[in-house]
Amino acid sequence: MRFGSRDVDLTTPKIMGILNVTPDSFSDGGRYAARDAALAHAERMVQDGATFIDVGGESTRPGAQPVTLQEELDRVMPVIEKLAATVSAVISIDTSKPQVMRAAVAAGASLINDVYALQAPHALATAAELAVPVCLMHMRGEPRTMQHDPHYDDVVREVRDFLGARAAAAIRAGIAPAHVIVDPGFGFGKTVAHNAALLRGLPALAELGFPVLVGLSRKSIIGALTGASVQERLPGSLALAALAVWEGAAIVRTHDVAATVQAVRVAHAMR
Ligand code: 9MG
Repeated sequence: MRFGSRDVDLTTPKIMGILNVTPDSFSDGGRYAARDAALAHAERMVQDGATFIDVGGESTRPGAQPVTLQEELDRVMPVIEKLAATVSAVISIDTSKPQVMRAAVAAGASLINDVYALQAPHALATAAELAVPVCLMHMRGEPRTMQHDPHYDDVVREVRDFLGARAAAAIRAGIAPAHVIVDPGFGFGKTVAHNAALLRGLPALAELGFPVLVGLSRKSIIGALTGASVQERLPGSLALAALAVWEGAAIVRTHDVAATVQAVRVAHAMR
């Protein structure tokens, strides 16, 4: 798949490093220190083997509150501008706001990662006009409430139908089929059983004909199964990354790049 001037071969799984630019991420020394810490972290993730750096200024954790457009731009833009000049990785913008998509792509981002699958007003048309690849993710509800007793009759079929419908809407809006990536949205309005069914169901999602991205790193499914705190979830994250690659995931989104590169490489080779 082509991301700006870079061709990425998604027939072998690739790693997306997470760069959250939210106040709780790099906040101890003020805005400039936070930006420098974020940039140093991104450079480290690229050295460790990340093909993508996913920059996000609005938390999507369960219970998270939305941020204003200006606050999101103030958080992500200085980082994207600097990253575009310094790192070789593909810069991804994690946003659902068309204005942020536009500013980020103008500054050098070449992937839009939207957990709302381009459902915000004008998001489809903006992404089509920007002509970069998009990742369309499934979420039931919204971050503030999504873990309040989610229910599905058949989670794999419902997520596959949603992603198929959003991909079709994207293509109708003018996004190239070769620019579509889909993501089941692990943890976004799903119980442990739903997440497990989706992990086993990744081959059914891949049948849509688009590369599948997964984000399982440090998610609450690991805490629910093991009691591990967020900081203790690397082993569980690696197990899930390996299983996802075994089931056909093309891109793995992670906080822990070096360890995930190794787990994914081994899982892919064994597969
Ligand atoms: C922003 N974000 C948080 N979790 C995510 C996931 O699982 N997938 C994608 N595409 N984005 C995510």
